Amino acid sequence: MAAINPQSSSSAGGQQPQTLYQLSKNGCSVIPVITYDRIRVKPKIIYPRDIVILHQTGRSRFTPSLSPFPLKLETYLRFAKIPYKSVHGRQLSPKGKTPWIEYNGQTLSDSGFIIEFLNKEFKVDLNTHLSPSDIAVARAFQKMAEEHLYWTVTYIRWVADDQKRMRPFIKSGFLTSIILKSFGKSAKKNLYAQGIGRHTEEEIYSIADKDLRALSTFLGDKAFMFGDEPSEVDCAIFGLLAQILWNLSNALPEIKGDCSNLQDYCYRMKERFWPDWEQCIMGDDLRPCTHPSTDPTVFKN
Ligand SMILES: N[C@@H](CCC(=O)N[C@@H](CS)C(=O)NCC(=O)O)C(=O)O
Repeated sequence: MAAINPQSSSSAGGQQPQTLYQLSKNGCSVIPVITYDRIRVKPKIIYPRDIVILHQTGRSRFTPSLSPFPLKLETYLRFAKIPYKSVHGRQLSPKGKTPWIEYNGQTLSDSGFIIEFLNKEFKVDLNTHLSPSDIAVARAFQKMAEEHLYWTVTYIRWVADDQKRMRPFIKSGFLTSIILKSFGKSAKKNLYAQGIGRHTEEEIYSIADKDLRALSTFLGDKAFMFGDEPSEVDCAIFGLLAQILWNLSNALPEIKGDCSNLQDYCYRMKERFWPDWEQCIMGDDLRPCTHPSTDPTVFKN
């Protein structure tokens, strides 16, 4: 996207980012490749100034990210036309989540706080066509998606059906089942703590169905959540719906059936903000991506 100015700057200060080891620490024991990652001496990476360094996990088979939040944030960066560079890796934010950013020496975590920060820093307002009441409704829908529907997706992905819905998205290999088991164990624990994990499978699917129907009803025949033009909330809604449409092995078929306006919406968002989508996904044979934003060597000294 944006031109890269290879001037030097410091990398992040403050709290230390975590590795994916932390992500699975509540699951089974340490995975060797990740242990190696923790002890190896990494070359210092010099990031250019005035460009957002978007840290996220790797690209995925059918979407640029297998996680809703990095997809939300990257869609926002494109929408807001903020210069950024994606760095794909196992490092998590100091809060132990993906995505996170570095910007002119500052480290920021959480897609919501990051967007607030960038709106101020770059004087961006993607909601100029929304009334205060629209903004309140947008927040309610966003939180329903991110704090409620999201957890049903987490359940379907990592816990239900012995994770069979995840298998097509992960290269099978020596460590695959260990990693899946570990993620499953940690997801179960989080789902129980959040509350959704205490429901039966049938109840969890019915929650997902009701949330999808609410989104579908509100969207109606509008192009975007609040009319003919997209607004900030569309980044978050798209980030999650894209997972349901492309990365859930048809577990919630209503997105293509009764709620097919949500499917059309995903294609519309993809067309609008991801003209290079095909180069940002791995494709059927899980080949490496061809997009320059996936080149990890760009900033190495
Ligand atoms: N509120 C955070 C949520 C981020 C989030 O939950 N990311 C998930 C991936 S979808 C994650 O990193 N999970 C790791 C974990 O919970 O240990 C945001 O908006 O960035």
